[in-house]
Amino acid sequence: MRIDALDLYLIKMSMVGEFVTSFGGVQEREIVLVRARAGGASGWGESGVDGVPLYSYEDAATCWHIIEDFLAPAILAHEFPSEGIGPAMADLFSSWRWHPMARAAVEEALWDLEANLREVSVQRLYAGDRETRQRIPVGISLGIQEDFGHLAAQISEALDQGYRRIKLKIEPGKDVAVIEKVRHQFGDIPLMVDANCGYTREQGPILKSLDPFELLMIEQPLEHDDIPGHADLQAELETPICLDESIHSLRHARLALDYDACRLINIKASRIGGRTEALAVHDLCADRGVPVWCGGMLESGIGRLHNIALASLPNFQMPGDLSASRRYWHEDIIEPEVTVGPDGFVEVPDIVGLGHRVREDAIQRLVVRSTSLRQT
Ligand code: OSB
Ligand code: MG
Repeated sequence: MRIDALDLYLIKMSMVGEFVTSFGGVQEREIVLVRARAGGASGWGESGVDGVPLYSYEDAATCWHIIEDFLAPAILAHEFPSEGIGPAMADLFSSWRWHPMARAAVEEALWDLEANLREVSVQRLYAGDRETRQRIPVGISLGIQEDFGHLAAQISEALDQGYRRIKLKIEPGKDVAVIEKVRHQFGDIPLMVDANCGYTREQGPILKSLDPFELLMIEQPLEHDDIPGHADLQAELETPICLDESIHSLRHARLALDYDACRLINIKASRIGGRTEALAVHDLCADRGVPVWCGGMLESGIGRLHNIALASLPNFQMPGDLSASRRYWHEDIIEPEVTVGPDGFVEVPDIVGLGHRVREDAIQRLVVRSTSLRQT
């Protein structure tokens, strides 16, 4: 079967509040969306890119370019099987290098398209014959704050809202003293930190001094390309290291586990180049007894729903960064919005496709650039 069209949209969404990490602050996101159309049905995907290459080398412009000039023409020329369209796309580009977020956006759209064509849920397609959960525990990720009072207020609010794990962004100078105060004020809450590559190997002793606070994990303390450095650090720390920015492929995951560079992996399909590769990382970690959890990229509802479907797989054993739409957006582009129940769980839609309506009216209001690539 042929894909009739791939529609690209660049939208700008302003966030409820600024989100600050060790690599800077974000107040407005540039989001690339893809809609795939075939056989009278359509499917939506979102790339994790932003306007600036901070977390990743990709940005909205490179994502657009890679999709428009390379992925889309090859996809439109390809004869796809009627089942397994997403994995077939991953095969089609297996010899092309990187640009995981561009690939992931298109791949998501194709999985959702197939779910709609076959009238099954995206969750069912992702899971294949694996078991799934219908409810997923959710954690919240809180940005770096200048003022401890503001941070404490955000933690209290998140706990009141039911979030089942608190992740705090840290950077050198905003770490040990902050965690000490949080433990003092909030006691034994499920707590972890994310350094977003903010530390050098020489700063290992700072991270070592977090051990007594019994954090669930330290996410990505060192540079993205320093797997051996993480192995050295993990040997010194009691606290488990979780890798995020270092893992872009099944091979990276295998390398990190072989080196004992981490005890956990944060899976973001956008960073790993799509669901096919993300599922391979999930299965590898399951085989090795290493738990994974689902990370986020401040997605709109479209990416969020894809993440929720993926996070329902069995080795996603810890709360994911899958917070409610309203945590980041005044108004989301899906209906209904994603909500987190008072017990801190999100329900996985078990109806056709993504299970929520995509609000094209809202997309039209937010769009700054669009194009439609079609069969010629
Ligand atoms: O490192 O996990 C990260 C947001 C943007 C870029 C990187 C990260 C994050 C988050 C928030 O921590 C995740 C989310 O709630 O979407
Ligand atoms: Mg992270």
